[in-house]
Amino acid sequence: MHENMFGRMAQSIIDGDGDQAVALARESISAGIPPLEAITKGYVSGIDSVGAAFGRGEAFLPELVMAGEAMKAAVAQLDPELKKLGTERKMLGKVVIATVEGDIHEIGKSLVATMLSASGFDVRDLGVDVALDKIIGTALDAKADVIAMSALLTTTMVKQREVIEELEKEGLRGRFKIIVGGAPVTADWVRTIRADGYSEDAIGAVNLTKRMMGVS
Ligand code: B1M
Repeated sequence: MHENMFGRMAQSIIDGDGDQAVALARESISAGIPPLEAITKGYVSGIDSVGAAFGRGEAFLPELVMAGEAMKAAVAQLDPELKKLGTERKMLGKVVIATVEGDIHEIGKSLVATMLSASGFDVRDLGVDVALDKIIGTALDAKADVIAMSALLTTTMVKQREVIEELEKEGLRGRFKIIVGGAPVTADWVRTIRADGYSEDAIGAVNLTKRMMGVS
């Protein structure tokens, strides 16, 4: 139904045109398009296409950066709309979320954080490139129920394992449920590092976290 709009959204990211991406986000809000649909069917197809071209050596870092910036700007416009989706006002649990050390990919992590928060979780978002000590220290201080770690690089996903190993070493593993995510994360990886679960997208992360807290 909104295919034309989704196509233009994707193209704005491919073009690295932040102004156009933001204008389309505003247009989609006025048109009543659900914000998560705009992100997943529109902008994400654009960023995936730039990412694939980069992987094939047909696009270069400046294009990746511009696409990332345009995507961030569009998601920032839609963020307040995503937050309005929250119907459950009861606090379902505390989540500390971060992109792991060495990794500065923030868009997917922030989307997961927004959706968790909109669904009734108390979310402490530590940002990107976050060291193990900070993740564990914050989770302990905040008496978090869940530690959520994002990693987009095959070279940084090992940091998810290091956090879990450190918790095990300190006898703290039982205090937290641990969920992981990001493009390279698989069910096998979750088993290998003894995390409690993973999800491929933001809605899946919300459902998983709810199940872990026994609220769904
Ligand atoms: Co980067 N990058 N990047 N990049 N980048 C990838 C990840 C890559 C696959 C591109 C490619 O080669 N095809 C590749 C990784 C290869 C690999 O490791 N196998 C790559 C590379 C190589 C790099 C650099 C090394 C490039 C360089 O410098 N030579 C560099 C690394 C920098 C660093 O982190 N140290 C780099 C840099 C960047 C930018 C800064 C330019 C930019 C990020 C901008 C920003 O975030 N502010 C960027 C971008 C934009 C991408 C791609 C194109 C898109 C990522 C994205 O935002 N997707 C990406 C290729 C791709 O994924 N198509 C790529 C949209 C977002 C909504 O999806 O993040 O997957 P995603 O999140 C999803 C799910 O994964 C899941 O839910 C989210 C919502 O649905 N999810 C979770 C994510 N976290 C979760 C946590 C959970 C649960 C679910 O629970 C805790």
